[in-house]
Amino acid sequence: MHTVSISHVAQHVGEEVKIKGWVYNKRSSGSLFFLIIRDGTGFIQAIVAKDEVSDKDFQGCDGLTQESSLVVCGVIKADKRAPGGYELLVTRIRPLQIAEEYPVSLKKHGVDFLMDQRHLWLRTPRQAAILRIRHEIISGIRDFFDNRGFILIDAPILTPSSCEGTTTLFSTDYFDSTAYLSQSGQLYMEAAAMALGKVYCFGPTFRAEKSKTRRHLTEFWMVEPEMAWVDLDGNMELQEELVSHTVQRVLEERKKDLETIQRDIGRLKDIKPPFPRISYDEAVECLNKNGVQFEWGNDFGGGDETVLAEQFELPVFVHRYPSNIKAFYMKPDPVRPEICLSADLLAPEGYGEIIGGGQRIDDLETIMRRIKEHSLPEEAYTWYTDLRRYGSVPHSGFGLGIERAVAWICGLDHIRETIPFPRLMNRIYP
Ligand code: NSS
Repeated sequence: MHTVSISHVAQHVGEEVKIKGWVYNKRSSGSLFFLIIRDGTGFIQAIVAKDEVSDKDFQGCDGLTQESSLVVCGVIKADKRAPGGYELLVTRIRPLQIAEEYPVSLKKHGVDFLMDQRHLWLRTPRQAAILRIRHEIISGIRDFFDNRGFILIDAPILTPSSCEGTTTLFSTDYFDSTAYLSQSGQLYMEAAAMALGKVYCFGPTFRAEKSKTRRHLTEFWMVEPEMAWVDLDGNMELQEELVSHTVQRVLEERKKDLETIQRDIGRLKDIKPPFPRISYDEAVECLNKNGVQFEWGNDFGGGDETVLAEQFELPVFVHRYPSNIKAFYMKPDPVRPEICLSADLLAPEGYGEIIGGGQRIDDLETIMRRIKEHSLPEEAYTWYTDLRRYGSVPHSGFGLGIERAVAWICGLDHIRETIPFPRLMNRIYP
């Protein structure tokens, strides 16, 4: 007898098959047991009728608890009234392990409790659907770059220097010296872009964020393309194509999961290039026009980003920020050096910044000056400044935060549900 996954039962109507899974829910009425079984790919109702199975099998159903593991054999029947459209008429049932009383019962629980039970919480339909969508987002992003000739380059995790400011560095002993967990693979991608043209890294990044917000993790995943011979405009073009491609891919491939989490997909359907672009100057003006007192030179907070994004249906680029509030490597605007050729992409619906990027400084003198101004240790950056000594070219890149993208595409209130095992300022368990 074939073992089939629940997601494939439609192809086996009328056949006797085997399903290996867990009990999600159970009810009984006299001579019948109704089991909702899940196997990771979906849910199906299994009907155990007293007359159709052995006495031992029927009695065994009495002891089945939530999340008990089992193997069931039965005939697949199409039934429009059944959740999912199919049922299993059970012929044999073999419990593997009777689960202890399950902490994550089907009633509502508080979020702290669920976070402590994250290893079990993952089994619920909503969390499993989010993880499948996360998978689709990641595979969509990788296909996007692979199909455009980008080479995947893995950046190191243990690094001698900072990329995004020294205040959020995690440090660790490295034999007789100190190493930092990578905040971004960017600096290494710049080296790789000079070797291979168009490259990207995709990996975990770490920031000791001391703020408890719904947008910040201390460990998050980032995809970071870097391109030689590309300027700020070319960089933004690639971003709008990437984001549109990824959203459309999820809408095509994960309709059912989006339904499970009750995502209103109305606005996602329209995510197509080109995206609006406004300068930082225009953004400041826009905030002040909308009743937010905002001074030129400050960085936007979450609330400011929401107000800006609300003015548009699509994600919006904010470009040319003041150099002072951006990282040391941002290329100054040749016409107005107090601003730089950076661009952030703000997602709609209050999700804030999902991408940060820009054109990089490509001349030796400027990069040396910026390293000094930021009080960074010059020795640790010798290799990086070498890139401006040997055949420097204009180049650009960006970083897309995977969890921010998942939060937006899934419409989640908090970033903690976007990653299997979130790491937050006050949480490193489980
Ligand atoms: O700091 S960024 O804006 N930019 C960089 O790290 C560049 N070095 C990327 C590059 O050009 N290669 O972070 C990029 C994105 C940001 O837009 C968020 O989507 C995400 O990374 N991000 C985070 N996600 C979750 N939690 C935290 N703490 C976080 N910080 C940034």
